Amino acid sequence: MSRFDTYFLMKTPDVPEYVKEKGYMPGDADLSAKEIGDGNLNYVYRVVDAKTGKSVIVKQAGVALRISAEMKVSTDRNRIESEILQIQWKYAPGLVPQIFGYDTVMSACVMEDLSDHALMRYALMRHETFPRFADDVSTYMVNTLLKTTDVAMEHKAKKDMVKRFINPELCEITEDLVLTEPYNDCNHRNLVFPKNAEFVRRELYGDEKLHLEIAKIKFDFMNNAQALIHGDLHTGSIFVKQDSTRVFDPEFAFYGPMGYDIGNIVANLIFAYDNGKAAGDEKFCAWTLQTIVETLDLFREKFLRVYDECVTDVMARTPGFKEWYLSTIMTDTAAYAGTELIRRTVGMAQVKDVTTIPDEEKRAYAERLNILCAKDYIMNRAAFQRGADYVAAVRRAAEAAK
Ligand code: SR1
Ligand code: MG
Repeated sequence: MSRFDTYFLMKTPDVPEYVKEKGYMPGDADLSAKEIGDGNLNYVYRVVDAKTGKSVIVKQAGVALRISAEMKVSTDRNRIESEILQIQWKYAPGLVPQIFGYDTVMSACVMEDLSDHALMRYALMRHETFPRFADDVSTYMVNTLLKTTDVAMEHKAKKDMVKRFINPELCEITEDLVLTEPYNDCNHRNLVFPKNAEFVRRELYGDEKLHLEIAKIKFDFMNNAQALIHGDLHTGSIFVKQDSTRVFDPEFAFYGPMGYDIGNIVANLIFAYDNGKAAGDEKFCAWTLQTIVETLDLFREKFLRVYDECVTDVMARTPGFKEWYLSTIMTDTAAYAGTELIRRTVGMAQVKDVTTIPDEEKRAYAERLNILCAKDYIMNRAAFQRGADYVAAVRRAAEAAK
């Protein structure tokens, strides 16, 4: 019998014993653990052996979420995350962390320590730039997304994947926090910056044409089982260094629209732009916009090439289909870039890039920019096909938000 035979939420001192007992480190290792989690949901520990310098990460799911004790979500999310990272390692080797093992009893997984990387959100808040990012993230998205669709997979095998990765509780969080509450505050959990209260009432709560488009987008999110998406691809789910990019934390993954992942990248680069703008760092802002352009245009280019290499469905080979399919993905990308921009600006889960802008006027300006750019993306989504289209909307919003 072991005390790890029954689930309990570990505290830091439990973790070294857990790592030894499960055989990830030798019995004579001199281990110390530190909680390093920064997300809204889970507990993450770094465990280091002082004798050898070897280290691993242990991630455990709690029954209640860190962001709110009232929100309870199945600890099965940790299983989903571990299995998906193993699938993604196959499709995008070197672009996700390596998983060493997963424990269904403790809802904990043990993975590669990437402490030599920085969490991308914090690095961007320091206005650091990453020359490999656009190339790496576009490769990650093309390979993990396109290769899990009906275009590439045998259709019964794909349907098995849809079943295996059904993720109703985490999807419900997105359906509520991203695709409902920002437009009506129906659960009274929105966090509206007081200086923009009237602006939010008019532009979000009072805009019925916008509500109709959001309703369409929400039902697309719930019903378009297109690809195995990450489901929460923001810059807090990415580790970076100058020569490496690793995407982690896919616990919101399920079969959904590819544009959700791509749109999240666009929106989170705009949050970095907001932060740079407030600090007057024009060089950094130019990098964020150029990175949006490169990420989207490289995604397009690689998508069209990889499509030909991996297409198996006979009808999907019909001339003109892949270009049409890509155009629907870019349209969805604009829609979900818009919903991410809005929900992180007025919803319950916000981003530090914007909330830490010290000057209240500058923060209010950034938030208006996000909302105006988002509405452009959502209301005119079919017009956003190339990187330059997306950046032109940021520039328009930057003028209109003044
Ligand atoms: C209740 S969880 C809040 C947010 O944190 C996660 O990272 C997701 O983005 C979710 O919407
Ligand atoms: Mg997360």
